[in-house]
Order: sequence, then structure tokens, then C-alpha cells
Amino acid sequence: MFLDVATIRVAAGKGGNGCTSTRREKFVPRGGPDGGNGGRGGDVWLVADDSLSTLLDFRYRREYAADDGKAGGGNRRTGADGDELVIPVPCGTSVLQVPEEKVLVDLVDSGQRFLLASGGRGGRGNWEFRTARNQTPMKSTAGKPGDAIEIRLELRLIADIGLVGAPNAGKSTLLSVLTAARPKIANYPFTTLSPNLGIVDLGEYRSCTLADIPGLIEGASDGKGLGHEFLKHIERTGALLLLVAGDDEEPVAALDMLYGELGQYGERLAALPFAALLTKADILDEATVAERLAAVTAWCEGRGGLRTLLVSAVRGDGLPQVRQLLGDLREAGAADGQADPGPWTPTA
Ligand SMILES: Nc1nc2c(ncn2[C@@H]2O[C@H](COP(=O)(O)OP(=O)(O)OP(=O)(O)O)[C@@H](O)[C@H]2O)c(=O)[nH]1
Ligand SMILES: [Mg+2]
Repeated sequence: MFLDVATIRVAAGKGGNGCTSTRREKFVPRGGPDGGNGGRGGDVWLVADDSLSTLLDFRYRREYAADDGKAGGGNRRTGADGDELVIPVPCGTSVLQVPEEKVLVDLVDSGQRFLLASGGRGGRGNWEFRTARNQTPMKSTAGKPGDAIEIRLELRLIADIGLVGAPNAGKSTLLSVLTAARPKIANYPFTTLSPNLGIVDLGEYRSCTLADIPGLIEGASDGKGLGHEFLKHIERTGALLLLVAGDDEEPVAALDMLYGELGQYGERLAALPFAALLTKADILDEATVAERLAAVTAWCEGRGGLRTLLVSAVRGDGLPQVRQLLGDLREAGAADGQADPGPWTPTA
């Protein structure tokens, strides 16, 4: 499934024309040819930029062109080359040629560049055409057009669903009981330092990908704890599952913190479909479970969450229901994803 698709047209710059000119100078009779060459047209590059996370900008602007080369001049002056155009795209963008759908490149690492369209060569000035026989050629050539290409950009989801919670909420444990992934699990905050991915079997040949990320603390969106680094990893999930530890005495405050951090990081995260889990049910007495579950449920409903479940990864309580929930979340996330706007059509 795709999160984002955009079709754009790019054109490299045309080469500048060569110049036809003859020297005119006092005391220089029969000045020879001195028309210079045209400059090269600018190239168009794509570059992966980790400060971007969507292809949204390409919905507003669909045509891109680099500068043309300048024409050559008299006195053998070569025209200036056209400036290149560098178009930043989010890391993880696949570039496909239209209409063949051939993948030209996957721009994965920040800073990775790809030459999409080469600028046209500049034309030759008449100075270049002089020969022994024709010492004053009046011929010069026009600059060559630059490459023009229509491409489709696709940004894939990293995972269908992201697990979000305070440190120690039990995210990695949940991933380990639902998938074949074996993340590090320990009873101290920030056990997980980089995201873990797993595939959950949803039955009936369906599956979903789950991303476990490091714990969030208040101020994470400003860089506290492990900061931004990992929020980036759930930026491209279709839905979120918020986890609150059963032994957290203030589950609502924990949820407010999580939601607040997500919202401060970016609108998209807080707008994703989500659901909530109260974890570690096994370590609580019944009265406490009931009370905290009611609080989390009310919070979740109040913000349009899908539903709230009680789980114990250790005892296996609620896991079938979690799978069901993941299936529903995945669908909600897919429905929420931006639809393919279709191929580019020229505007008159
Ligand atoms: N009793 C009980 N303990 C659990 C359960 N789930 C997780 N734990 C324990 O809680 C601690 C933290 O679990 P993790 O899965 O590492 O938590 P995390 O949310 O990934 O933590 P960070 O990676 O630090 O953000 C570990 O000691 C787990 O064994 C559960 O269902 N019941
Ligand atoms: Mg973890």
C-alpha cells in the first residue's frame, strides 16, 4: 500500500544558441569569426532529504524546469551554463518513469542524488566552424533541448501500524508476542533505541506490519529522551496503537502526554486513526484494572479512537482481540491514506 503518490514533469534546460559574429575592430581589416558557443542547459536532480516526510508539495506544483543555457556572444564569449535544479524528496521515495512504470531509482539515504534530466548541449558559435578553406563561416548551431521526463514518485509506508507509548509500556514485549521479531525487552526505560519491525499474521492470508519504536516522554517532540529521531519512524505509518502500562498510576496523564507529543511533532501523527491498549493486566487487581480501563476507554472514545483493549502479553490475555484490532486499524489507516491522484494531465 502507498501512503503517497505524485506525478510530476521535469525539463532540463535547453542549451544556449551558438553565436554568429565577426570581429569588428579598428585597424583590424577582415576580422575573422568570433561567435562563441552557447552554455549548457541546467540539469535536474532529485535528492533525498530527511527533513521531508510526504509528497504533499508535489500536489501543488507539478512542473519543474531547470534554467536554459545562455547564448554565446561575440568575441568568442561562451554563454553561461543554466543553473541546475535540485528537487528534494523524502527519504524512501521510489522514482518511476511514466508511463512504463519502470523504477528509475529508490532514493533511500539522506543526501542521495539522482540525475533525472540532463541539460541540452550549447550550440556552437561560428568561431568553431572556421577551417582552412572557409575562414569566415557564418554558420552557428542552436542549443540542444534538455531531457524532459514525466515521473511518478511513490512513498511507501514504513509500517501499517506504529506502537506508541511511554518507556516500559510494553511495546517491544507486545511486538515479540505478536510477531516473529525478537526485540530487546527489559525493565528499564529506553530499552529500545531504534525501531523494530514485525509482521503480524491476521489470519485468512492477511497480515500487517507493526513498528515498535523507543518510548516517548514529555518533551520528546523538542528532542528530550531520544527525541525526534524516532518519531520520524512512525511518521509514515497508517495508524497508531497507544500503549499505557497497567502499573502507570495516571493512565490519562500518560495518554495526554503521548498525544500532546505526537501533535507537537506534526499534525499528521495526531490525525492518524488510533486505538489504545492497557498493558500488563496480570500485575493488577481487578478493581484497579476496572478503574484504569474505564479511564483509558473514556479518553480514547473522547478523541475518536477505534477502541480500547486490556492485554497481558505475559499471560496472553486479549491477544486475539489485539489481532482483530490491528486488522481494523490497518484498514482505517489504508482508507485514510491519500488516494492516487492519477496521471498528470496538462493544464491549458
Ligand atoms: N507483568 C508483565 N510485564 C510485562 C508485560 N509486558 C511487558 N512487561 C515488562 O515490562 C518491561 C518493559 O517492557 P518492554 O516491552 O521492554 O517495554 P517498551 O515499551 O518496549 O520499553 P522501551 O523500549 O524502553 O520504550 C519488561 O520488563 C517486560 O517484561 C506484561 O504483559 N506483563
Ligand atoms: Mg522497547
